[in-house]
Amino acid sequence: PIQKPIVVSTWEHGMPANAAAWQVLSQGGNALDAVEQGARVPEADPAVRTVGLGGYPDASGEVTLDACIMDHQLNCGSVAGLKRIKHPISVARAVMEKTPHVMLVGEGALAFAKAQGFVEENLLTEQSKQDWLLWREQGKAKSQINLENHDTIGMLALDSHGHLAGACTTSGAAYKLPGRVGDSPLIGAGLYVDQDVGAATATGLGELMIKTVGCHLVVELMRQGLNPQQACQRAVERIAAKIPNAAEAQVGFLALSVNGEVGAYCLHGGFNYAVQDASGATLTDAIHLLP
Ligand code: SD4
Repeated sequence: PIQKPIVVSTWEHGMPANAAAWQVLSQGGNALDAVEQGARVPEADPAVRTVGLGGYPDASGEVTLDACIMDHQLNCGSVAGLKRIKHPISVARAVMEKTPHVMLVGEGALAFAKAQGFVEENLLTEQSKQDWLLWREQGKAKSQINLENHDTIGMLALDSHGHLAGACTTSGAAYKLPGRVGDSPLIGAGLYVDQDVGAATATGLGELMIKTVGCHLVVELMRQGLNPQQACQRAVERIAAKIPNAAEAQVGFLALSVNGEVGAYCLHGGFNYAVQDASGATLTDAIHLLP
């Protein structure tokens, strides 16, 4: 039996995001609207330090956002290095629906967003600014992602019509080099949706997902017959086996099959994911390869 509708998201802040998506799904709405509405919740929440408003800035103190969205027909839209716009997921959707392109970056993405009526605002909260100043004073201790600052939201939904969609949105790795783009806005790396099979999204050190085209890999493994959890596990194992020093980072995958089956797997303990369906809302710790 197909479990639908259903929505799944990475991390605890996936719980309120799923609740917003569920408003759409439970009324027969479509998966694409659901994941956009869901992703907007942490984007607007200054307490979520890794997405949208209040996100960690880059090394120069500028908040730059990455996001993408994808539907059941391989339509997709993406923005990277977007400044001063609180809802990059909605800009990504506008790229998908209103341009012949998939991806806009930096100044071009901002100009497009403004032309579409998105309003520029400061995204660097006082808290993020203070933390950034401290990081600068302390000699730029760690510009690499660590286990505390990798809370991208990736969302996958299956609606009552049986259609899949996904969204992913982030401020990226804290204190990244200006111009750095992670996996989250890259179709195939941070998100992939194929209506024949299922969908996957990722969280963690984006460079590792880019090197393995991680979410596309998860979907292709499901196509070969693995269930979502097995597919996520195989992708994590691939990363651990092939990338030197991968164990110093965290990566996690979350997948949803076209039948509504959910699976997740991560490299180190600590990654959890939120699931919402007609039976309620849950938060689950993902199984991990290493301690
Ligand atoms: C990135 N994957 O930019 C993102 C970081 C993150 O949960 O927060 N992932 O590499």
